[in-house]
Amino acid sequence: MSLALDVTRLSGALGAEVRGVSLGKVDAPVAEEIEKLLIEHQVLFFPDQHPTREEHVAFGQHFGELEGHPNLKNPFNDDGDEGMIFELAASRGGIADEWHSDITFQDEPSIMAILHMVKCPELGGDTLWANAYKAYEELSPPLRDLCEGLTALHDAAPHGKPEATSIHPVVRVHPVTGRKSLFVNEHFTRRIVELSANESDTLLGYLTDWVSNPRFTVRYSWQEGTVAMWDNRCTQHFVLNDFTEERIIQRVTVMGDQPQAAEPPRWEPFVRTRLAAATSRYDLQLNRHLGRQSGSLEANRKEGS
Ligand SMILES: O=C(O)CCC(=O)C(=O)O
Repeated sequence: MSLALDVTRLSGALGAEVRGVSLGKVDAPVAEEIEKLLIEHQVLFFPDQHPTREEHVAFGQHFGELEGHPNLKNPFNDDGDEGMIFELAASRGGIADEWHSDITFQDEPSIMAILHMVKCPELGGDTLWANAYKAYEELSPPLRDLCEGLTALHDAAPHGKPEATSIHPVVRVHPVTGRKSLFVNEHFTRRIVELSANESDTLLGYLTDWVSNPRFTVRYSWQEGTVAMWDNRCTQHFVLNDFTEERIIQRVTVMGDQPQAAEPPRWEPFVRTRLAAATSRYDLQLNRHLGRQSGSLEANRKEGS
């Protein structure tokens, strides 16, 4: 079955509003159409949906296996949806007011998220999304070239778990479109692996700020019952913390893939070989991650031998 979906673009950079479908009654061919639209627009908004939790989960399952949030407590664990929905309530501190792609501290960050706006303030609490393809494509050629040869360490420090770390390419290639996008974010990315800590701070600061250039963004004003879905591989998002009333969202998350680089890292990790010094603390987290990684590589080698 094919639907005449009514699609309205919302900015020059990304995002479209979609009407003419009830997400609670989507079958596989319609889900396929929606996924194509998502690939094209990177973030979609479906007003007036009000899905039940079961419908929300069932819609998400069209796009892959779902995962609960690895770090944030799920209020619904015990009542039948198997922990697949998590909720952020502003009154409990759930305001994601730093630019991020979701759960990039994992080796396989989610590919997609589907959010139901359950309760929103009358005014304020908009969410912005940024097009990370454009953020990459509009860098100068030398900076694009440098970034393609780099990787970055991400951690779950915002969730109180700085020891949960993963390394990803700074520029990733989208598995469906083949396009390259900038894959570092303000919230979870700590360090460019191949640069010194000071150099990394400067470049990361520049890149994470650049992604949020208004030219690359769309800003959405919510109504209760709207559902948004975004492609986490090529976007970042940010909640505008300018409200005082309650704001509650529920999200399902489609499990991820390992971000692929355009090319292997061009340099070795920057690891100090001189004696430990006061400034060594800047390298501790990276060295710990690399130590764990080489430990598990060694264990795998032994297992395989
Ligand atoms: O509350 C929102 O609008 C976005 C929530 C968010 O940042 C997330 O689910 O990762």
